[in-house]
Amino acid sequence: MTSAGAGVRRAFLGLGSNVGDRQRYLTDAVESLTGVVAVSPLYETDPVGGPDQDPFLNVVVELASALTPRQLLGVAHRLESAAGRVRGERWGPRTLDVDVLLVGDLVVDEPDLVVPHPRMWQRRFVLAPLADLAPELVPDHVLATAEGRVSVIGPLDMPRRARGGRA
Ligand code: GSY
Repeated sequence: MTSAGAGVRRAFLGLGSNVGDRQRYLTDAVESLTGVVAVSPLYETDPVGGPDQDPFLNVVVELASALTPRQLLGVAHRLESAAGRVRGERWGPRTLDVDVLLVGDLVVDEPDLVVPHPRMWQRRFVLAPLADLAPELVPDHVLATAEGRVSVIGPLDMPRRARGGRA
């Protein structure tokens, strides 16, 4: 696939984990994605919302994708299932969370899917890695006023396949 293909959009997914081998869950998920253009640095982040819980690791992934937002939501759910995620308490601890953040300039407002992601502009764990990949999408003042502490760990380790991935 090339990013110039018909119907191909610039899409961004946010991935987070705060249970078990957090980095492995993120790495496996990114490796199984199609059309990866770039992966942000890995961040360790304070939990935002929900109960008292352990810190998260977060990344944002940029895709060149012809999938619709709903198809990307299906991909997100499949990745979460593959990580053995059990849907428990809302905003509680999870092996893997995959959010559809942006899909080109498409806007979706349905009961189970809102794109752009409705809470992304308040969350530093989303905005900091998104700004690493696409600074033009994240105004400085929005990043500065977002919630939650984040710190960069370094690159996400992806030993089995070169970053950039298959299309
Ligand atoms: O919406 C993603 C799951 N999530 C996270 C997360 O990924 N990172 C941090 N730092 N806090 C979070 N709260 C929720 S819910």
